[in-house]
Amino acid sequence: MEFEAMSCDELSAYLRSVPCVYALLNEPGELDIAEVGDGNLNFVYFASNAKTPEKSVVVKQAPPFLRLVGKSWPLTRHRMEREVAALRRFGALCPQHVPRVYHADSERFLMVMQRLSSHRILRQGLMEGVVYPKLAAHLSTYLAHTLFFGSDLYLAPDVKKQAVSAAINSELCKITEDLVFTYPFEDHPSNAYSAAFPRAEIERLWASPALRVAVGEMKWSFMNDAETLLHGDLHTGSIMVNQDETYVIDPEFAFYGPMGFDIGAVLANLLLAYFSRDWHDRHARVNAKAPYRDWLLDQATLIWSGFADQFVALWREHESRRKSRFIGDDHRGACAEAFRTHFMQRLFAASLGFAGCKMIRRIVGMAKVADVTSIADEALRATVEVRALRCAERLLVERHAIAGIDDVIALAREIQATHYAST
Ligand code: SR1
Ligand code: MG
Repeated sequence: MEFEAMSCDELSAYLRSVPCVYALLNEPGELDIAEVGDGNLNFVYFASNAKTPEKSVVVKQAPPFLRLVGKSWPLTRHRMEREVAALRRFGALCPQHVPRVYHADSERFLMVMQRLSSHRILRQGLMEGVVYPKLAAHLSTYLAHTLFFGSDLYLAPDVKKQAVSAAINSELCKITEDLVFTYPFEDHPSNAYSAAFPRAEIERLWASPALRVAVGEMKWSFMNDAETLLHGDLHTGSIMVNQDETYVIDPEFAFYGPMGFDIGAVLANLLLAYFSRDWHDRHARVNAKAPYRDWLLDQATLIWSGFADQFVALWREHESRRKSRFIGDDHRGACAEAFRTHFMQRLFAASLGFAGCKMIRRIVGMAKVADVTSIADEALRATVEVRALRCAERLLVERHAIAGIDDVIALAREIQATHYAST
């Protein structure tokens, strides 16, 4: 049967028929329903009690196609089950940073969840130049806890393997394999270029064996390294913030993959925000005290270092409680510490490689980011895009040689200060 989105009346009647939702909404006589989704995949509604509008929930429903494209791109509706399971798992690990799921319906492929009415999408706040003082602490905590507790560093091996199999999300992973790791690196019809974008810049990347090999390695890792339960799409549009709180939403791409993929997504989006400042600084509503671009780079530093410190602390604490080491006991623990150091260096390099892929896909591929697309000055937008591509290329190709996050920041500043002849 052809899919029809629920009408407001149908949704209203449905929500009133679910006892826990009916109670949460203060036993509404009438509900105000508004479709508010601007994401690429699903329909999203706000449903509020018409008499007490502060009693409100979010309803998210998966249509049997990709919303961005329409019925010509069919998708299984079971993706909603992956998202619900991931929200529940991440919510158990980090309740302060994950919206609550109140109700999930596996026949209608919808869920009812916490409405974050005093929060906004981080990408919008960053474009306006808003400082979020707790953002880095919150995101580093979220990353450390979700990535550590989903991994073999914490879970028993049999539990982990069961979890990997239960979270297989092949259809959405295929979107990432194509749109992040494949199409931007070939002359694919789904790629889209801005008006003044110098095509030679992308042709240069396509012709670079070092870049192509690096991207191949990242794609291989994405497809094979089932390290932990990932969010899978952790860009700044998947984060909601206010001055006090940070929530991570929309884990429909969740699966067991390489840890660096989530970390890289955050770093990539901060770098895209950074390179876009030449435009947004002119239009920002907020007057930041220090240049806002410095604050953005500080967030990258604080998120990586805060994540690394907490992740290693969780690992050590778990080992000392369990009295067992991942690599076997050497009595003094020196080998365990050496392994940890090696592990974190490898994770850092992987995060940079994934960040590079994610920056390139947003410039070259079909799904772009508003930080860049909202730049109305075509020449300036092209300059921003070239800088982002140059930075991404260096992150990918030099990822094993970049010693630490300070070097990433220095690289971003160097590229921002460079005039590229082709633009
Ligand atoms: C075709 S879906 C495009 C993108 O939207 C999601 O947010 C993911 O990033 C996906 O790659
Ligand atoms: Mg999303």
